[in-house]
Amino acid sequence: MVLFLANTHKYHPDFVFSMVSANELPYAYNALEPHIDEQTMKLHHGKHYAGYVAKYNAAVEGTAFADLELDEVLANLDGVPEDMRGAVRNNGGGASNHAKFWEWMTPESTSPEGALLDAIQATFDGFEGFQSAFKQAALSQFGSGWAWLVVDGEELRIMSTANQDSPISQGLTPILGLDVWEHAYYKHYGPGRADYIDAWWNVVNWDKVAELYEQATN
Ligand code: MN3
Repeated sequence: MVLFLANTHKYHPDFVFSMVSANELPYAYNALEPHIDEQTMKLHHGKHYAGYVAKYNAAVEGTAFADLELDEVLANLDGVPEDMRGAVRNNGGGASNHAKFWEWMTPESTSPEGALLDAIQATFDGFEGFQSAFKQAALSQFGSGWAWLVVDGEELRIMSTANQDSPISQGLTPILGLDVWEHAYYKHYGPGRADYIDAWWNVVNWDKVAELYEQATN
């Protein structure tokens, strides 16, 4: 159930039970330095991500979609009326992708282990082969988009998407994703997307990736 303040018709967090809310960053804005700088994280989380969440909520406000889980809506984009599908795809995708992205990073030092590491090594010519293929996907995504490690059936696969498109809309389960929009790196790295990708490996939360891999394959 979704309620709005009667007269202003403005979204009020206290009255919202099932619309998307912006997840708090699970660490401080400066926690990923020097790899991801504080200023970038503040703008990325506080402005860009908050914007996707607010615009998604505005798009589904007053419709049955407001009562559904965001990822459930993204998995069935064809079921969204055409006049709101673009807004749902872009802003819902942005809300979902970023909520996951914050959790795919950590200031803690983690590394891939166990079944996840075995699968990565078997699928991609070793862990270095995986990193190289993932970087290539991130570099070759023209313009704004994301690079992904997804579970497709039982298999691991690397892919990229444009804009805020989610692999969930293609029936795939993202277990790791890298935002390659310029807003994610330009302030610190300028046009050097490759340097950003190389630095990002230092903050990947492999424990989270392993958890998602296990969920997706069990
Ligand atoms: Mn972003």
